[in-house]
Amino acid sequence: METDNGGWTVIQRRMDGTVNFYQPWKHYREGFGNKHSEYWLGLQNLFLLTAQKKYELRVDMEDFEGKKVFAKYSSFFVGSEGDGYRLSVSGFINGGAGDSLTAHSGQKFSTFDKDQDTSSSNLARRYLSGNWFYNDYKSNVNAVYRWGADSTISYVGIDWHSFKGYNYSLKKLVMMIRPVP
Ligand SMILES: [Ca+2]
Repeated sequence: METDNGGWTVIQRRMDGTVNFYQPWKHYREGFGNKHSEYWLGLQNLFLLTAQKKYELRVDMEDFEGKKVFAKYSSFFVGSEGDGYRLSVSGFINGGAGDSLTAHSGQKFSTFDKDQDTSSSNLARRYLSGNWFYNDYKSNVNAVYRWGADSTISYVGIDWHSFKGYNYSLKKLVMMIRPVP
């Protein structure tokens, strides 16, 4: 079945924990994983794609109880490496997930070996991911995969705060983009 009339390019996918997403800058820049399973397209590719056309973004997610929701954004682009692969996202449309990404708009991307967040500490290292951190996060889509929903663990795992809070790591999360006509 096609999502939302199709035409989407998957740029990130979490589904079973087979790929370690705690990766250095070079890997986040170039991409890693397997296009058909867990996957990160790469920041340079995101920059090149979104510099050519206007894109929208859709984030699909699923919890361990089988509930499926999404968040959609009518505008999404990523800046150049010289600008730290800065995120620009706007035009939130609610598919039940709530908005946990607009807060990250305007931020540079950070990895444990390239701290570009606005916190005095290194949030990619603290939260074990790569992300467009500010001095905090609302979503941490590239965090450690946890097989199951253990509500006693906070700030560790694939979080989308407006859907499940900071104590719940999602079962599945997919980010995809599509050119806007
Ligand atoms: Ca910092």
